[in-house]
Amino acid sequence: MKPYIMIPTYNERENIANLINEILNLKIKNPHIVVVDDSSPDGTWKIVQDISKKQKNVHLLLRKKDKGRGAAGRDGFIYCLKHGADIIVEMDADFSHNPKYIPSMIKELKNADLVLGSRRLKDSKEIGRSLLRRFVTLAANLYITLMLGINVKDCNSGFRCFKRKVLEGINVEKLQSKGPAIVQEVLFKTQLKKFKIKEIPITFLNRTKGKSKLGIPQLAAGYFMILKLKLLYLMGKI
Ligand SMILES: Nc1nc2c(ncn2[C@@H]2O[C@H](COP(=O)(O)OP(=O)(O)O)[C@@H](O)[C@H]2O)c(=O)[nH]1
Ligand SMILES: [Mg+2]
Repeated sequence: MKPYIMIPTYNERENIANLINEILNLKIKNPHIVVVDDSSPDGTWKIVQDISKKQKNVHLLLRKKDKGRGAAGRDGFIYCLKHGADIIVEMDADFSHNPKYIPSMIKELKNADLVLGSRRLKDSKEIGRSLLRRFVTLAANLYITLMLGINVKDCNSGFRCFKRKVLEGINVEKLQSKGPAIVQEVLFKTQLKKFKIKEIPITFLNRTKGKSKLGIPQLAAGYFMILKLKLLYLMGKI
């Protein structure tokens, strides 16, 4: 087994060292961590660089151009495939996605090709998010489900565990979203390729350190990207 945990970061100085530590303390065989940082002005990349000098299974992918959550995720996936990962976990750096779920997500790959940490199952919980933010997520979820017909309850979850063949099958080099809509693009393409997707309940905790990068411009661009994906699909281009 060669699992890679891929974490995109932008200004996560207060979270990243603790998160890496927690992941390394999990009971996972042969874990690798790759942090994909877009030259964060707060020096997140420097912290990761220092850790990677001592921990050979911690890697920094420092990006200088084409910045954004989407392009970072794409490059992170390419990196994992290139280095021989057979399992790829994608998660946020802000502790919204508790690393304690990673071992059970990996185990669940026995029954699915993609396992997704979901906020919308009976045993799921969401803690610390404002009513407005929850409404925004719910509305986005409804829009995405209607537009793309994704058969998943939580289309916005960026906490996911993939078998290698899924990322190979959806052709990650061709991912188009520059921003956070990459989460839905990957899910849409995974469903189109008929890979088996399984949701497991998680307790999602709003970040307590650092700031969210999802503002109104990113949200609007995300809605537009979903529309673009739908049109590309209708034109037979994906
Ligand atoms: N490399 C990179 N990572 C990003 C970028 N924007 C957000 N992220 C990371 O993507 C993850 C999700 O972003 P976050 O701000 O928590 O969004 P939210 O959970 O929707 O509020 C976090 O780990 C961020 O640090 C970006 O432009 N580049
Ligand atoms: Mg977050």
